[in-house]
Amino acid sequence: MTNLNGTIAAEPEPITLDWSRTALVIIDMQRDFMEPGGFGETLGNDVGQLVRAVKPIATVLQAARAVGLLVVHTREGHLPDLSDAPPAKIERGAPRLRIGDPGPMGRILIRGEAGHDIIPELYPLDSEVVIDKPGKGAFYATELGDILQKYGIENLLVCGVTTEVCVNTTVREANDRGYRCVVISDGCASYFPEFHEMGLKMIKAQGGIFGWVTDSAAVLEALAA
Ligand code: C5J
Repeated sequence: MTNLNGTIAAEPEPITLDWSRTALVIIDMQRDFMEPGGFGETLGNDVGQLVRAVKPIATVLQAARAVGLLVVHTREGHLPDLSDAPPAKIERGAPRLRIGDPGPMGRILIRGEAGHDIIPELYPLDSEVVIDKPGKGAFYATELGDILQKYGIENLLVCGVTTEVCVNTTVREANDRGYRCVVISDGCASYFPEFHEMGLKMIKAQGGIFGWVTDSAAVLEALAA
């Protein structure tokens, strides 16, 4: 990386980042959320709503790899014996299949099963960080904080699914830990388009109470500069 700083057009205002202290964090782009027969669909959701985020993430991922940003992928899921899955999470609602039940892509939301894996279009390189998380936030009960500290990361470019659940929870956790979070709007999606819109508004309101919101084109432009 030659030019270490880049300014991204964002709301509520542009933000200048030191790329050497910036990581791209891609939240839960797993088959369990993105494909029919996975966790998301068993909850009654239309997984087709999430497809729109794939291409913008892929373009940012390619650019981030080209300039050498730290790339972090997260996966929500549980150990096969469910010891890290609270009964309050497993028993909730009336899904068609519950966490741990056998489904068409293996046991629902269980580590190591096909459904738990990241979709092929965004598959991590061996050199990239993959964080397995039992919760919605990527910091809770994971090594993410230690890894970011080890790499000297201060800024997070955040995208993934779903906007109002795991993306928002992670951004809130990160904000409280002092990270500048820049959320890539078209690189996020929700089963509920209105929650996506409000989820982004909640981040950038009040002078950016949780962070900044940009889009993939603005990130590409800043990285290219
Ligand atoms: C959900 C997530 N929606 N990755 N998880 O349960 O947002």
